[in-house]
Amino acid sequence: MISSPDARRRSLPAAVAALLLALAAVLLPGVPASAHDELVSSDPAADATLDALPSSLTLTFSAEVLTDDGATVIEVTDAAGTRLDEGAPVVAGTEVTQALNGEGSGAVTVLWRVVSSDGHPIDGDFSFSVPVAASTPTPTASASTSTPTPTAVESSAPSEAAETAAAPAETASATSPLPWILLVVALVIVAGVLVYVFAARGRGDAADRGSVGR
Ligand SMILES: [Cu+2]
Repeated sequence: MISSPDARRRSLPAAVAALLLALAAVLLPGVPASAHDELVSSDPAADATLDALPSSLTLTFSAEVLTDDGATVIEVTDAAGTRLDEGAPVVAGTEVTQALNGEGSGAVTVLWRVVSSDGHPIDGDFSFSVPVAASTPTPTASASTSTPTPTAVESSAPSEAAETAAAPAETASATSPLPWILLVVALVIVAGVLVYVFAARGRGDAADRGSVGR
């Protein structure tokens, strides 16, 4: 099939077409994306840590977003899912402002959707954090302080047991060197006796050889 010249001639345009399609797939998605507006900045900024929930939220886009009814949606919720946005968002040129209300605590999530100046809807989300409400930390703080206490008692109990267990081991190791010293002393004595005996024999041999040879 591949060796046939006709097949090669037919497959060449197909290969070129496939190559062009692949190039188009790589290059073309960038074209409409660059035409979309983008969220340039926000106030509060993404991942910001604030002292308190601000009274409003402002999003700044790269171009004027459309002001059609329902085109702009902003949902602001806290960690518990409580809605913090109040009233409709206000679009003014490239800026969208959303009034906030409530006592948001912890992570605050902002979901936004606007219609880009080219008519395409774009959306995104980000979050910032505000201090956790005063009523919430009390049970978590008492729970965290009460939890380590039993673990501290549990951890001290095995260490005491380990110390008492280690004490007999130390006395055992303290008494054990004495038999070893006695054994070494006995070996030294035996060795000394053997050396004396062999030395005496050697002297005897030398004396014999000396009397004969020299
Ligand atoms: Cu677009």
